[in-house]
Amino acid sequence: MDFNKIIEIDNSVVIEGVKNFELAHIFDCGQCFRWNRQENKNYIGVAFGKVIEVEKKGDDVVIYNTNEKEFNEIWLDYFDLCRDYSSIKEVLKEDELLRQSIEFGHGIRILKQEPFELVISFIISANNRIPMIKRAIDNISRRWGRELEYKGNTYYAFPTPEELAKASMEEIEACGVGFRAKYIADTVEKINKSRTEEYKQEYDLNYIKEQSDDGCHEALQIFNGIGPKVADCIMLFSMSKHSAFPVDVWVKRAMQHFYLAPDVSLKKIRDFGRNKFGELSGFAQQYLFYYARENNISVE
Ligand code: 8HG
Repeated sequence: MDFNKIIEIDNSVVIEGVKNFELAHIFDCGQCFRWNRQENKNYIGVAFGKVIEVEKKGDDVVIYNTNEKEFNEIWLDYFDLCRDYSSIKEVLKEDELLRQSIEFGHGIRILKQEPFELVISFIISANNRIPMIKRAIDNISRRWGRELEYKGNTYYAFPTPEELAKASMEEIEACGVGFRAKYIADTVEKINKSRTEEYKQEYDLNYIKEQSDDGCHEALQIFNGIGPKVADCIMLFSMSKHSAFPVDVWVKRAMQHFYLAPDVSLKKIRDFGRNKFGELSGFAQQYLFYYARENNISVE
């Protein structure tokens, strides 16, 4: 467990004695798209239909606009606070080559986000850049998500499958998702069908989440727009499948930089990473992604 105790004060929760928790590392390491840094360095974000603000104060973390009950039901899990990241880092640091990336992103935690939101978000992420992905997700939430108020500003929850079913493909495209609109429309339709007897298992994200890591990786690829990389991101960031090893251009460069010959396939890099890091592959991947992207590493 990576904290000592929590105290509820005036619509906020103070988490005392927090370890392995840096706001920038968590929110800017590529795993989430709905968090924004404020001028005072706090982050405001929307998750699970709520808007919260997070502040780091020495060894404490304060979550504003919440209470103890909500913390126990949502945020404890969302921030993965019951996991001991020191022991994960200790094991991974036995690999000298990974040490530098871990030291750089020492406060990363893998968030447990909502599967439906992540399915749509990572379909949008394919061949896309993070600022564009964020903008498209924000447009979709503004258009079909529920309104939330915080400190006089309006925020928007990510729409539910039912809410998003009201959107036509053209309307989704107008949110800035490009050619991925048809994949999103098709995936929303399939996920809504998972409530029928016929498609109960095939398209049900909760069912898919219950499968083994490899089963889950395979099952997610039934949806159009989800290939191996996107499936790895969804299962790692919303289904607690930590043997996932998403290989995008940054992880590819990092793996080439630290470990491999330059001309290997994405599949080979994935297999190599998973063999090397096993059950901790997803964590290793996140330190590498953050290090490579923030330092703009390139491979000759
Ligand atoms: O956290 C991420 N890990 C990996 N491996 N890839 C990611 C993450 N986040 C993210 O957006 N991507 C992908 O990288 C999606 C997109 O192809 C590209 C954006 O830089």
